Amino acid sequence: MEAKPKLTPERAAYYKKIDGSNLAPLWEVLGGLIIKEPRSPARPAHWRYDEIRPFILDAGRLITAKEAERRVLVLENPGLKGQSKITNTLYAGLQLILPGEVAPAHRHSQSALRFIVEGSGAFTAVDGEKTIMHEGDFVITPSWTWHDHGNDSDAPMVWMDGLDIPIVGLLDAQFAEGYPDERHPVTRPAGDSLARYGSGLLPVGYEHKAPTSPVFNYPYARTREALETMRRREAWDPCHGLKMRYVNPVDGGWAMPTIGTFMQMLPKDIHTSPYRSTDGAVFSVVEGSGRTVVTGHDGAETTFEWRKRDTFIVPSWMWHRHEADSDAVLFSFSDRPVQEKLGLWREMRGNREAGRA
Ligand code: 1HN
Repeated sequence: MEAKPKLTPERAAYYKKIDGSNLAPLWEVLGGLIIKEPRSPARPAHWRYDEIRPFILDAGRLITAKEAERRVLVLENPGLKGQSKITNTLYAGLQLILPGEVAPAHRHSQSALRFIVEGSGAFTAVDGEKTIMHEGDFVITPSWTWHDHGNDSDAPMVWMDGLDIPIVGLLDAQFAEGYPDERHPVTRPAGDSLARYGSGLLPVGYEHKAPTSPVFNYPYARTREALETMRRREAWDPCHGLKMRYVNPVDGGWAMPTIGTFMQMLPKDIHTSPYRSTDGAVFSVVEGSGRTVVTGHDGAETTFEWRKRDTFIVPSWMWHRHEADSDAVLFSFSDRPVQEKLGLWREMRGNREAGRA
């Protein structure tokens, strides 16, 4: 876009005059509105779990899950402080639930995912079905479904929440309500959805109208086994290692309409090729250790030395590459389904110079 036009006294007076009629000159702002390529205000960021775990447990002494409604530390992107955003389009936080606690039932238009970071045995109940959660499980709370969480185990549980709050907010399309009781009644046996829809079978005549997968817990045990079996062919993608996306078994589409979710394996000693895409991604380290090098829009490189349970983010359109010191497994999520539906999603592979040519 061209440089901004000169501000003459005559123009300034004119801008002032039309401002009274709620009008503004496009030519003064066009260069900032239509830019050549994405320049996300989000910054690369890394949360080391061993550093923040004590803060999460502190919260457990300060406030109950019931009083907080959801006892969560928001993962705030340092470029988007105070906005409850981890990327420009997504929210993420780490939620703590202690033994014996209940996070009361409510529902909202925003879709949520849980990715279990530490502990096993707490449950989430979604529209009358309970699922016990284990480390590495990916659990969905679809838009407008009643959900409550509880911990009947004897250890604290921490999971990452990912929600499409900024997307729904942008559209001014949000509703929320509390359930009159602490817990929504359980009406279906545990494991029913996974058996019914997630076993490579579907009930005959089943018609699924909701935009979210009817499977709401994708257990890590199954995901891990799939990755372990596939890796034997050693068909690694140069940019991603072995990267799979979670699907809705009804139509093969994304598991959630607004958030794309992925699990990838990086074999020991891999150095991936640089990659960038228009969907900024949130990563949670499930296994292993390594590093991710992110190149900012200003050309500055940031290196994240990550290990199990860490969270880090790579903003939209920033080149990045991964290295693994041991076999590593990374969960990630982004707004890719939204971008794909709108025809906006783009990616670039290869080296930085070639990418720029
Ligand atoms: C929510 O409903 C949960 O249900 C967690 O666990 C985090 C952040 C903002 C709005 C709703 C939950 C949330 C949330």
